[in-house]
Amino acid sequence: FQLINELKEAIEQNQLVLYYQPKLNLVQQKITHVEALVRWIHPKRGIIPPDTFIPIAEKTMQMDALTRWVITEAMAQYHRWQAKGVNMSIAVNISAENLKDELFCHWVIETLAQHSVPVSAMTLEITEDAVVSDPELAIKQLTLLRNNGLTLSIDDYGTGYSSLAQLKQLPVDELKIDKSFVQKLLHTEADQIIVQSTLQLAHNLGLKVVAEGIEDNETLQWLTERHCEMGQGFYLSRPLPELPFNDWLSQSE
Ligand code: G
Ligand code: G
Ligand code: NA
Ligand code: MN
Repeated sequence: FQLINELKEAIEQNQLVLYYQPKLNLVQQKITHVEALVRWIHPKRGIIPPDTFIPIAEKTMQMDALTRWVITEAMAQYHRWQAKGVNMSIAVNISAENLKDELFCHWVIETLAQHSVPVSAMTLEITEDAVVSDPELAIKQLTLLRNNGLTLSIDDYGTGYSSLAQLKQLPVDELKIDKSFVQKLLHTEADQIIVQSTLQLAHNLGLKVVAEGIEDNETLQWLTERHCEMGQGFYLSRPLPELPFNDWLSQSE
């Protein structure tokens, strides 16, 4: 497949771009966080979504280079927002490969310091699967990252295979309830029960909760009333490139 050979070039030649999707703080009713989502602007094929090339990067040992590019770009974006007086904390997605790599975890900590980005300005989103394959190693790396002040988030919560016993041991700060439980929340009693119990479980374990996949105002209100800390979804905004995101942000204030 041609894309395999082209991905290395794409990373080196800056054909990748980050889109940003806001996370609304439901307590303060303010946008304090965004999730960075990578896209490949291919010279011939146009925009290639991450679902297409992340699996290729994983199979061809290119996740390290890709995630380092994403984090470096997110740090540059942090400073561009600071220069405009916008204080934004950025979440990036980390793959299972990254979490297994001790060098990578040290690189993250060092690079933030080198670029004068406070650790509080960066969240790492990790899927449950990254933890399941080697829980001991994952816990060790997560502990290192968290002891250094990074915010850690379990992404797509509820769709993976981690046990509650594991969840209890994980040194993380928040759970992101998977969008499949949120999108049709108000029309699906089972989803309401799942989300309500997850909120209780997370809060009792001292974790904050982000609900992703919010597609209407009623769902946003339902979650706010139940003390969900943050919300993300197409109802607020789709992931947008930097400039449209900045326009959206100034209009939403
Ligand atoms: O943005 P979109 O909905 O197309 O994202 C599809 C999938 O790609 C999501 O699961 C998302 O987490 C993943 N993804 C997007 N950006 C990144 C990234 O920078 N790194 C990794 N590992 N996954 C990403
Ligand atoms: O796997 P991950 O949670 O990182 O995936 C995030 C992706 O989910 C985003 O890139 C975005 O495209 C998608 N997403 C975000 N909000 C919504 C939503 O409200 N509805 C749907 N269908 N997808 C969403
Ligand atoms: Na994510
Ligand atoms: Mn998710």
